[in-house]
Amino acid sequence: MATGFPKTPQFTGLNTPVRVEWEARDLEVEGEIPAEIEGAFFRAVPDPAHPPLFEDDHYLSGDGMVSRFLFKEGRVDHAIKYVRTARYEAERKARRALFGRYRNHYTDLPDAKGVDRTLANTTPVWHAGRLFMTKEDGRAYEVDPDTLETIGQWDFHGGLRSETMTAHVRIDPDTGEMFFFGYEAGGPCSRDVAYCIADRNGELVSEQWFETPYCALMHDFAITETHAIFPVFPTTADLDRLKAGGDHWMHDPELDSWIGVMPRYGKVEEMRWFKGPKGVSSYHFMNAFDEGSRIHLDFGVSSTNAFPFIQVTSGTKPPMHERRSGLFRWTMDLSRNSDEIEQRPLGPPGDMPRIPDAAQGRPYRIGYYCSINPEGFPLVVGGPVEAMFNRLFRIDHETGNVDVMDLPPGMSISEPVHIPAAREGREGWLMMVVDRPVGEDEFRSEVWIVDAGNIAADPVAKVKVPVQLRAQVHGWWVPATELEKAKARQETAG
Ligand code: V55
Ligand code: FE
Repeated sequence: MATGFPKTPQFTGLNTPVRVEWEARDLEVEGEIPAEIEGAFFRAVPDPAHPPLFEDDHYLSGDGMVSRFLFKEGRVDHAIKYVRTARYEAERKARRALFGRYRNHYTDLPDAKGVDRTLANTTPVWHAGRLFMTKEDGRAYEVDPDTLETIGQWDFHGGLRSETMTAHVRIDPDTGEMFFFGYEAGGPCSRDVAYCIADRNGELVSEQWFETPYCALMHDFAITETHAIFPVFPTTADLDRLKAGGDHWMHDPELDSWIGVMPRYGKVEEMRWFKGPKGVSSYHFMNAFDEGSRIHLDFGVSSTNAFPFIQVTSGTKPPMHERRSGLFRWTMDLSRNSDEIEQRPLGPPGDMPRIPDAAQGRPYRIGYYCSINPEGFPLVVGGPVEAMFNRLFRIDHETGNVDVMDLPPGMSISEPVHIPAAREGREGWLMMVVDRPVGEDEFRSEVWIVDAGNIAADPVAKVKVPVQLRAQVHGWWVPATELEKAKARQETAG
């Protein structure tokens, strides 16, 4: 048994386990927080409570922590707490890791048997006045947005059949419906995908299952005003490999990629599969929208899976000069009797795309995403890729113009959230955690607030965080009005 955390990039740098639940009020602020910024910046942070059973374990297996920066009347409070998943509780009781490799229950210790394995570590999702901590290998956990205490695992009042739920839901800004899916819905390595809709009150109103061409890592999906879009890239799972104690994922450069498109209120039998290039990979979609019979899907495409541990297992770590990536627009034309996808480049490579919530599934002009400035080396070690972003882009699809925010060398950024402006015609704000190394595996963190329309300018405010934070995955902004509504409803109910 390992006696400590591995000294690998998955557990050092900004991936150094922190494991501390804490709270501090009235954090120090440099600059001025815009008065309209009132609400909560929730973040999901994987942070292993115990040293892993396997030396080659990685970031995606960290126990989920929910982190909240609460902005009220110019004051900022922070708190971070473990999500009390069944797995966290079982290991806490045992005072050691009981669960084995990432998404391989065959490698668990006997005491883990029958205990739900999911970690609630990927995205905090706010819908219908509830906060959920999600991870794609299981069901979400509901967390109290006020106390950050775990309420329990969420199955839509017993309605959800899928064993899993994505960490990347899509909420329609007009109808308030939450569109989501779960892959491996029928169990590990199954080709079953559940496509679901929850109405604006959070009630599950639709769940339909379909099969993908092969079992793929489906991290994200997209909606337009009329369609739902399901990407299948060839990072695949195999039950025999799991049984042999192997890794859940391998990337297969020889397999085709597929994009499934169906009417978003239609039947899964109406799905049309469009064929993409072999071997490509992507994690996140910036946006999708309709133009007549054409469906546009904007996202960062890369020539192989970006995660080093998947590259190593697959033996597909390509030489630097063969790697190809960038922001692309893929277009599927439903009026044509062809499975071809038209591809055109939009912008430089990057990931963690964000758009204003109001633009979800609509024709849109502005997107933001993180990237790497080669002049900012050495990169901070952190996240699943073992390299943190150090640059932010703002792309204007109308002009093709790309604005850049570069961080001083050695510093890194995590994915921002977008906060709409109170005044019409303004682009709003971006809020993100920025880290600066101050020693070996030691960091100082700040929360930066940046004018979304002018990202090259200095941040309008920097909030100083008095302790070290582990690298986050995704975040979610919840306006104060939403938090208050949810609290009032909770008080009436309780
Ligand atoms: C991702 C993150 C995960 C996961 C699978 O960022 C994919 C992509 C934090 O957990 O389990
Ligand atoms: Fe993600």
